Amino acid sequence: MLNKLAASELVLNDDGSVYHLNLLPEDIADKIILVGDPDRVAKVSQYFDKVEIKKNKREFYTHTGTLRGERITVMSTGIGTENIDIVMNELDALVNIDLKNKEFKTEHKALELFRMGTCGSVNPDVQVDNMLVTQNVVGLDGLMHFYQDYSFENEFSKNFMEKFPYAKIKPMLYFSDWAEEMGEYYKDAKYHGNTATFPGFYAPQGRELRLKAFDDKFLETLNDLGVTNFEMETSAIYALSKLLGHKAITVNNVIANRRRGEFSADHHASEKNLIDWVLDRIIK
Ligand code: R1P
Ligand code: URA
Repeated sequence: MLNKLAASELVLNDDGSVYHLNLLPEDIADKIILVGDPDRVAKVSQYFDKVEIKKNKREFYTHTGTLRGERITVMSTGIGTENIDIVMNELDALVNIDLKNKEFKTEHKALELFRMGTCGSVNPDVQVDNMLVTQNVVGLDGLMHFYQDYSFENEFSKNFMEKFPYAKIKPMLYFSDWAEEMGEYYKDAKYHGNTATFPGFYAPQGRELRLKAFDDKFLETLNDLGVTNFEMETSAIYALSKLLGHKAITVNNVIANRRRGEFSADHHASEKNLIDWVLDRIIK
């Protein structure tokens, strides 16, 4: 790769901000909360002492300010790993590429990324309205196949790979537990588990409205393979963080227990609880 990036590779807006996130390097803190839902951004930043920056483009809303004196950013990613591809690469560009000269910086900066999301559980004993920290993640989306050096293995991933019975679900990738250091923030979470990230909410997560999913034993099989919960972003956040040298941790509020057919009785209260819980732990 050339050291100087072409205009077509690192695309910038007229004001020099990165193309999709619409942000300049000074617009973000080193600690960044990533949420899926754009409406969740203001629900988080309302607790900041002060919000200095509010910017948005498409589904990417960003608020940066201070909380208990520390600078912090909250940003929405929208849904899915294809959005995470954009978020991770553009966040990394903001800190590790000189946007004016379009050259890589010689000193690397590591961001701390905290996904604060919602998920469904496939383990019948995992109760709704509780926090679940992702220890390992398996990606059943296709994103990381397009990157070199994407493969990280550990015991969980090897076991999953060996025993996963669905040859027709390709591509599928597995990532090791990267979350050890960042897990320190969330030691007292009710659950620590293995998350599966899917490229859809309905059949990919075994849901059937008018269309049938490919296997009605899918949830049981995932549980037997050691998967605790699923959602739609964490595989890409963990994998791209690892490749780009950032630190990431996901905590999801369990809003659905799929094996028991239960959904949170008040997911708004549950979301507020999630926000309080995370902010208390990541900024002391
Ligand atoms: C699906 O409803 C969305 O909710 C979950 C999934 O990962 C997906 O993005 O996370 P968020 O609540 O963070 O959006
Ligand atoms: N988010 C998901 O992706 N799945 C669920 O079941 C709940 C939240």
